[in-house]
Amino acid sequence: MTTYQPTPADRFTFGLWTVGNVGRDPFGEPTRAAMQAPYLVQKLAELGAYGVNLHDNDLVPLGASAAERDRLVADFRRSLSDHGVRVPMATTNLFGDPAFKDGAFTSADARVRAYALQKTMLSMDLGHELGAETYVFWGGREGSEVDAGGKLLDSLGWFRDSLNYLAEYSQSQGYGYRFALEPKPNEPRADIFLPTVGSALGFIATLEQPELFGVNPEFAHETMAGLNFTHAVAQAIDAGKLFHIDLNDQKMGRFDQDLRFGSENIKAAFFLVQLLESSAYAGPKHFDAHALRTEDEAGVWAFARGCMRTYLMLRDKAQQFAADGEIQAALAAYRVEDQAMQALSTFSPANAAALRAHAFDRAALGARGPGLERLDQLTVELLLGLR
Ligand code: GCO
Ligand code: MN
Ligand code: MN
Repeated sequence: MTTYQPTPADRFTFGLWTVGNVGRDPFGEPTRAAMQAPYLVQKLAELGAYGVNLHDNDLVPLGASAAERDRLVADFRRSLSDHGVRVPMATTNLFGDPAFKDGAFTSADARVRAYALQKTMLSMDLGHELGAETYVFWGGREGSEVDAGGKLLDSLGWFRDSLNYLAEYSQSQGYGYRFALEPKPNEPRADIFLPTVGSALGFIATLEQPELFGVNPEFAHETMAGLNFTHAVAQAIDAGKLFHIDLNDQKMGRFDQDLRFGSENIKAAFFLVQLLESSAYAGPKHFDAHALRTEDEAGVWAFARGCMRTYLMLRDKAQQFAADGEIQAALAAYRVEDQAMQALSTFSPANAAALRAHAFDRAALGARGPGLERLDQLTVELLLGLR
């Protein structure tokens, strides 16, 4: 009987800002007391997590003195080593400071763009000191409410220049970071630049060193845009660009909810886990979500445990799916192999001529029922524990 108890080998991670979320929202004050970073590390280790990720200011507040920074970093590092917790990913807070209210790398103010570069370099130094190998760029303020400023093409150029610069900085320092762009359609801006996984993939191809850049897709972000997250992840995997992943849940078409993984769209979460587990993705599975604002500290740990436990249960279900004879037979029947047609589908002038001349039985092609209703019902029954 499996216990669904996570271990570090499962590579589950949380952000300091996720389990550390105090329940503030645009309409209300915090509902929970802040917890210190070393304590969060200890609790995550107890729950079986592999690592913790952070923004610079999750650990070192804006404006901290050098001595204060060193003390906070030393305390955090001691807790990481005491509890065997890794920091696989680091990122920069380029959204909280009012200086970034109209963008960081895409601000129309050259001074703000330079400040964003400086802040990111210092944050990359911190991430490297903590052992991070992946550096995430979430452009929360890179966007607009109104387009009267006329900076759309310039913004893309400024964004590109900044990413090129920071990739060179990483190399000149010997940090060896891999960079992951995290797309989001809106919130906090009305429209965020590079709103989807597809947009980010297209933009990466225009960078000076595209091989250093991939994506950090988030379940909630594609879902907010009404898109299918699993399809987006498949495209990232296909492009060799899945560098990191943010798991959570979200009701479609609503404000950014950051719900516990698998709590809302359980079937979509199943297909996602199935895809990840069958792919070569071996990076961290990061939960970028937080406990409901209603919760106290016990609720925070119930939330964190629940994210990991649901992932493990769905992984188990994916294994059952692969071992279920009836499901596998239905899957095999779904695909039609035809060697003659396959051969003609390899281009040569002769094959093209033969394929042009071939007479297809269109009525038969259109008449075939592929069995997807039955297959999907079998999946639902498996998920509900009836198989
Ligand atoms: C959000 C984003 C952020 C980023 C984080 C790391 O919707 O607020 O998902 O949580 O993931 O800033 O880059
Ligand atoms: Mn998010
Ligand atoms: Mn995220």
